[in-house]
Amino acid sequence: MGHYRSNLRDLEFNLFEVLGTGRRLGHGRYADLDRETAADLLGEVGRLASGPVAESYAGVDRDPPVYDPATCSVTMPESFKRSYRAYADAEWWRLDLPVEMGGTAAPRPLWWSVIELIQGAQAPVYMFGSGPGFAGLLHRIGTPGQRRIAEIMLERRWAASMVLTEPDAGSDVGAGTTKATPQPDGTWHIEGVKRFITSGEHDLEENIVHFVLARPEGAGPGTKGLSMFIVPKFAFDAETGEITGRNGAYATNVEKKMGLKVSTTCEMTFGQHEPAVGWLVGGVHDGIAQMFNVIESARMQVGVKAIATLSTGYLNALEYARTRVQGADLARAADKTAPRVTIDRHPDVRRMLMMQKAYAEGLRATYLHTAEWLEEAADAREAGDTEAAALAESINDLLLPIVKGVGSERSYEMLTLALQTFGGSGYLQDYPLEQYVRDTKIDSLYEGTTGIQGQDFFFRKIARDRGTAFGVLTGRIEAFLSETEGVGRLKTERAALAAALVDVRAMADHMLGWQRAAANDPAEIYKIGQNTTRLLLSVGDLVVGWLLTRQAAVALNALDGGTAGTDIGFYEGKTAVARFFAAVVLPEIAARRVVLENTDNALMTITEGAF
Ligand code: ST9
Ligand code: FAD
Repeated sequence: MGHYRSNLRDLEFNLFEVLGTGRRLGHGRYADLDRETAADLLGEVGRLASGPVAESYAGVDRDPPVYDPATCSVTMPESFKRSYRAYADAEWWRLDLPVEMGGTAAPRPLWWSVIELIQGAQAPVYMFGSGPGFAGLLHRIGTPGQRRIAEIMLERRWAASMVLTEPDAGSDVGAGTTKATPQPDGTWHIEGVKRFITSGEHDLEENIVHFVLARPEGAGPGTKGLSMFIVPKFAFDAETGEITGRNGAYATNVEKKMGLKVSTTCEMTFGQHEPAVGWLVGGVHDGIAQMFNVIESARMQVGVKAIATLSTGYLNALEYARTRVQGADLARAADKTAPRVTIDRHPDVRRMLMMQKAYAEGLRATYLHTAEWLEEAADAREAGDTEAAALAESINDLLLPIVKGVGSERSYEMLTLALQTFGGSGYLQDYPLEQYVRDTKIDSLYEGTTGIQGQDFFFRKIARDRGTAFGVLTGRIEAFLSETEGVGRLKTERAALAAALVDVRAMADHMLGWQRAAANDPAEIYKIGQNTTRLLLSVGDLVVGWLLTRQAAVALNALDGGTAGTDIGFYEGKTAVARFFAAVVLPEIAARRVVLENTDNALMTITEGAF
């Protein structure tokens, strides 16, 4: 049996019992997709993921891609090529493609469910396979000529990469110095060295189109002076797509990493020995905004990757805990003749398992809820309500740093608990946990570190938005509390949630107060900087607590309605995990509020030598 344990039942529960995705299917914008087909589709993707996609997972970690510095090329492991082809040829990526490009319209929560399954099995398969998504974007924002290039990318299945980072421009993308020089024929020559470029080089497809941020000669400083160019690995005929020669975009190194070894992380050198010819995307100098289309999608992808790995990590740990026999029941520990029990009977192991389950299922609910706001935006647009559509999109924006930042931090933390559940065996390569831990650490680093997510969350998504989206989100939680007022069986959960809501609102208000005070005393901003990650993680816990409790309410109804068979355990699990999270995690937010409100700037005055 392979390493991957999917949780199809929970995906279906989220989609069809909580979000009501089924009501959108079979008519309107999803007329071609009915509920039965959607459920079958998940089953099929689940089989693809657990089978051929997952098959090469451990092998490619031990036997990663080979870089040849003489030719600046990479040979991918054959086993990975098979996993990649299985995904690419199944063409599920059409669910993410505009219909006018041959895509199949599908609700966003369904699409991200598909991507959870693929990424849980082997995330780089999706990462290397994201060329169609880039082609879709180019089709949307490119010039008419570039729309043809987008079609070629799709017809010939070309791969793509996103190219922002430089040795001295990581979080600070605006410090980039890669230069773009206009040519008489309308193309541009790109010159510079980029670092850490995922999928920058490989031999999975005929060509790779790099989406590169570079600064045109004479453009201003910072991110606003950057433009986005498409720079292919191989030059081609822009009408037919026939390859005509090598372009000057080379992988001059491939990094050796802690994990995710099959994902090639490349140093890319543009225009060193021969020109790296590129096209200005859309013919306009609006690079950072254009690139944020990719970044937003990639931040969601990274969050879902982490959560997918946590879910399979938890299910592996659960399986192990149910069979590993060690020690007696704690209540009979003094009796040396007492029967030995499986470790899932020990309170401390149960604590670890429930924590994993809470975050795996709560964060899954969070990314699906985030995707659902784009459906609400589409509903509003169809109804001609552009204001409501913009608001729904801004709530999706607000939640992205939670999916990415909280998803990656908590998943990594919980995966170490999953490994711990295995005892010493978890440290061995006999089980997938040590690889899961290594492969997931990257998720809190790339696509904007957690520090950057926290700042994005507070400064852009709350303060700059004047709290509008945040107000709607917290208003939804308040409305849920009112709707469930009479549900006695959720009394504990509701009380903990109500208290957490008050605390989180107070934390955000306090930070907004510091921001106002910073107008007179700039040092006040440091108090915000000390707390942006704390706020992000606290709002993440609030959202997880809310969504777990909402699921518990649905589960109680199902149990009351006379559910039978294995579903009884499933629904009881939903009520148990909501109760656990409310009792064990949500109360911690009160302490974080105290820490936040007591913040002074002592940290900022500690002398260098004192660190
Ligand atoms: C990386 C890749 O790490 C890792 C894995 C790759 C895997 C690839 C797999 C493919 C995934 C799927 C892709 C599918 C294909 C595409 C489909 C598309 C549909 N939201 O605050 P300011 C913009 S890559 C939106 O002043 P600074 C906005 O235009 C490397 N836009 O920033 C804004 O202007 P305005 C990742 C935002 O101080 C402008 O930026 N690297 C947002 O100049 C300036 O804003 C990073 O992520 C936002 N949240 O620069 C860098 N924020 O204000 C992390 C900004 O007028 N660093 N804009 O609207 C940061 O994010 C920094 O905060 C900074 C700061 C660079 C933005
Ligand atoms: P730094 O920016 O130096 O950050 C170091 C530390 O300082 C972090 O903890 C950070 O949070 C903190 N910090 C930095 N600035 C601030 C600030 N203003 N306020 C508070 N804290 C701050 N890039 C691409 O363009 N394309 C890719 O495909 C790609 N793939 C990658 C794959 C891998 C495996 C890796 C490791 C990186 C990849 N990256 C890619 C780059 C990645 O996005 C950057 O590593 C990331 O944005 C952080 O930049 P940095 O590593 O330079 O860290």
